Amino acid sequence: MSSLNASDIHRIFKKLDRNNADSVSVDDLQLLLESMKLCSSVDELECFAGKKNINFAELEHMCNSIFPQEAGDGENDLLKSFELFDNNLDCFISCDELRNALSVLGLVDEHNGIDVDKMIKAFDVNSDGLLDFDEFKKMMR
Ligand SMILES: [Ca+2]
Ligand SMILES: [Ca+2]
Repeated sequence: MSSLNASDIHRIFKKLDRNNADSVSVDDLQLLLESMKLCSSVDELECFAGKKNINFAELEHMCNSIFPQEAGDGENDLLKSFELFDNNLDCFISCDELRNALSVLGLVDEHNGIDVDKMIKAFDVNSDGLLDFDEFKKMMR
């Protein structure tokens, strides 16, 4: 789960492509990235994508540049993911933050029944109901 694979990206693409046009608009993408605190302006994205709408292959390419796949400094990558999940920057991930991050990625919704509370409990070593970075690392492994 520490990096996105093609099927994750495909799920994200489908989620963004609400009218099944096989392309997503830069505006939609911007909303997604903004909710993940990744990329800011539509202009910036448009510049990056080179146009208003992008197709799946282009999204995949973008995701791969946003979420680098190369191995190496795994700890650093994990820390970046941790910061994405940790919305209020208190260095802990709460149930709500985890649920929010997973649903932004299209990995969880009301239907597929991933129990975020259970997920947290499974890795919450000190039972404070929150995941700190060490606990988060265990979850991502
Ligand atoms: Ca937090
Ligand atoms: Ca904890």
